Amino acid sequence: MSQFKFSVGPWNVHEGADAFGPDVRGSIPFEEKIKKFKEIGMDAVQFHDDDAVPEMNSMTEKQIKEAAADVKSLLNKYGLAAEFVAPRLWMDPHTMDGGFTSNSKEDREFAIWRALRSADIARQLGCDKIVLWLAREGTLCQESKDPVEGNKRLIDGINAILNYDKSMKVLIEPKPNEPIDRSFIPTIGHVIGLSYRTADPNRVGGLIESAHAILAGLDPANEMGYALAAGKLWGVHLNDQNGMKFDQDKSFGAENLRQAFNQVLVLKKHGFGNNGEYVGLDVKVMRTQKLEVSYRHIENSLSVFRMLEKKADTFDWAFQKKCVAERDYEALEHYTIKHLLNM
Ligand code: GLO
Ligand code: MG
Repeated sequence: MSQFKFSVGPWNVHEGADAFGPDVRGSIPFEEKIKKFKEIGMDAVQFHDDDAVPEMNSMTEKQIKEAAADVKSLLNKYGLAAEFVAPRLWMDPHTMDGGFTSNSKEDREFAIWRALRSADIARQLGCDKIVLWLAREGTLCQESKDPVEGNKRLIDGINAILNYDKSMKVLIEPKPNEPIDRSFIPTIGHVIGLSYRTADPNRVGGLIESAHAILAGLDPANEMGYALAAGKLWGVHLNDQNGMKFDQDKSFGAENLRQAFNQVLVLKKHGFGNNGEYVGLDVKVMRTQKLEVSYRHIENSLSVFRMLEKKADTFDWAFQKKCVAERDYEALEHYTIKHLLNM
């Protein structure tokens, strides 16, 4: 029996636009997506604030809460939980130069307003996690922002959430670049360091996305291990990535099966999920895929995860120990490859 529960976000099923071309598929209504997520085997849905409450900028705080309560009823109807709410601090014109670290005071205040509304929405959805993907918290022009000031402003933003709702945890999802050129918080090490400078370090942790670690030139399993060792791995975004280029969000394991295996291994071995954490997917369907089969990447990611879980269960630890004792890592490496290939 798997120890894991799974989640995915509505943005993972999309119309296929990329930086160089427009939509290529029709839109699928929100309710249809969540119905399908349940059928595929998901346990929870990941939300941006405006996935739950579109047009929230023009609504009162009361209206936002009421709209979020309706979404909760919809989730109940399909037997799904909400995993987290992430303020979308990168789409709005107010966040052009960043959210918490924008050079504009008015825009920083907007970012905090949105973050606090995310906490309100999370409460209505029955979840206690706010994810901060710090999309534009950094620079396009390095001389435009002071990095020390940027760090302080990030802490101010996080503290605003922590002080506003004492039941919320803040999970920072680091990424080294894109859409920004240079991020202030590029890795999980930065996240964990920053967490100890906030008002309540016990409520600040991390969410690691495989592709973001690879984009930083790092190994996702080791990044996860680092956060697990600190007791701060509260979410993951599994996917895959072919080298250091734009963020691809490929299906989990589609590029590097051994690297994917090692992520499953570290999560399984160290009890990820025992405190209710979800194995989140953040995968994007290929632009070429037809509408009728535009959930394939989610199904495939789940299928690969489950196959790799079996591989983790049947991994021969006695042989591993023997190889380690003999310092014969060539033998261990070859065994791992054969194991993954069923040979
Ligand atoms: C993009 C991020 C993004 C976040 C999501 C939740 O690179 O991975 O998909 O995970 O917006 O905050
Ligand atoms: Mg992500």
